[in-house]
Amino acid sequence: NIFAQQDAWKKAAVDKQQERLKWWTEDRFGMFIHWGLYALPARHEWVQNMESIAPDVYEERYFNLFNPDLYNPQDWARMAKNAGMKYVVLTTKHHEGFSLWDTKFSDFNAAKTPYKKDLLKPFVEACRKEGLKIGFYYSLIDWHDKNFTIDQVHPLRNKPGARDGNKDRDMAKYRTYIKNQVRELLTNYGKIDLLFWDFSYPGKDGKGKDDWDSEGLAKLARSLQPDIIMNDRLDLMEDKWGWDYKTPEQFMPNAWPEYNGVKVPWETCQTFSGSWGYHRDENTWKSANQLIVMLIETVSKGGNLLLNVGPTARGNFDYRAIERLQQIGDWMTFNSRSIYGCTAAPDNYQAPKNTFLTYNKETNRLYIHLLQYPFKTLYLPDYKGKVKYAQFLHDNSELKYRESPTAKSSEHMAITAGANDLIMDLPVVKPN
Ligand code: FUL
Repeated sequence: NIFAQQDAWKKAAVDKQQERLKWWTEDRFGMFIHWGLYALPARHEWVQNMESIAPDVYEERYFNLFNPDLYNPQDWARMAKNAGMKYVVLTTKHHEGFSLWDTKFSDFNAAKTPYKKDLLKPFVEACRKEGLKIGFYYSLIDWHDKNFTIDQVHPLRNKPGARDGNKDRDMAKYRTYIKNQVRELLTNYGKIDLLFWDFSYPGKDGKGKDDWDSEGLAKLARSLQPDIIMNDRLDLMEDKWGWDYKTPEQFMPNAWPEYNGVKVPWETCQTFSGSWGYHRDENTWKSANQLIVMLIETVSKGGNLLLNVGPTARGNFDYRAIERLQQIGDWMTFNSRSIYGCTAAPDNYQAPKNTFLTYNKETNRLYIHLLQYPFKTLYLPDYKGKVKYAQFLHDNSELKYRESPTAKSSEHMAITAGANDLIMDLPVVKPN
């Protein structure tokens, strides 16, 4: 019957999705890179919008000066790898409309700047060399393209830009243009593992077609790269070529996010400071320790962390990012076992105060991340009789434990259902 058939299709789609997502769910940790002309003003990637800079002024000031003489994507790939990241997602084109590659469909691209070269090919090659998976970020918004709707909703909301009210704009042409670009990106650079769309909204062109033809874009991407993983920012429903994962931005969900009552794959994208693009004078940088705890907390809730670097206009990483990446890498050297292949602990495992739990289903190991150390005694409620062995993670040294004679029956120094080993880590950065 037709319902059974539909269920079977749905199940097949979910299985396929899980298969697609396998590497991503295991890897857990990736690098986001926001790079574009906005690195020159160095005060946020939305600078053009925030300061209402007309596209021609923007072009004259920044496009004509773009020349990243220190660009060496091998350094980028190496730094990502050393930090323990397994995939990298680069902004091939952000909202400003500047393409990092030598696109045939717009002259507003890197090869036409004083730098004169395509930036994407060497990036892709460098990532492959380091064994990193490759993700492309692609903006559905393009402030430079004259056909793009600068309407009341987005993106120059309440701030008329030079092209606001442009009578000649033609969204059909715009849709063709972005499809052409996406086709280039997914044809000319070999296997691309992930596509980060950014971002749709329920805008209509008056003829019932959404501004970007999200469905058409998703179909195109899947036809060119059948295994590609895509985020949720096309705003498509699951059954319309849908999305593979949710993207909470700059915040940590309280618990594993759900959709229709089912836990869904998710990734939080986060910045070191308050900006995605390089921001010289921004001073709210998170410490390495905070970032490590963020990574742990993410995995403890079943998610991925995509941590962003905004390279400078010369093409190098900011020293503040380099420092933090190194420190995260130091931590990962000793503790990555509690991140890769891990997820939230089963519901009947309780996290003691000041700890996060991560869990590896395959090895049946529970990791207790201690946010506070040292302590005299760690009480693990309801863990009675369930621990086979306990050790610290950073040096494999044995941890002695015992059932507390004074504790109530629910308080014991032991571990929960079926976990063979209790492994603890110290989320402290190596002392200087
Ligand atoms: C947002 C964008 O508007 C930001 O500039 C940034 O790229 C972030 C990841 O997504 O929607």
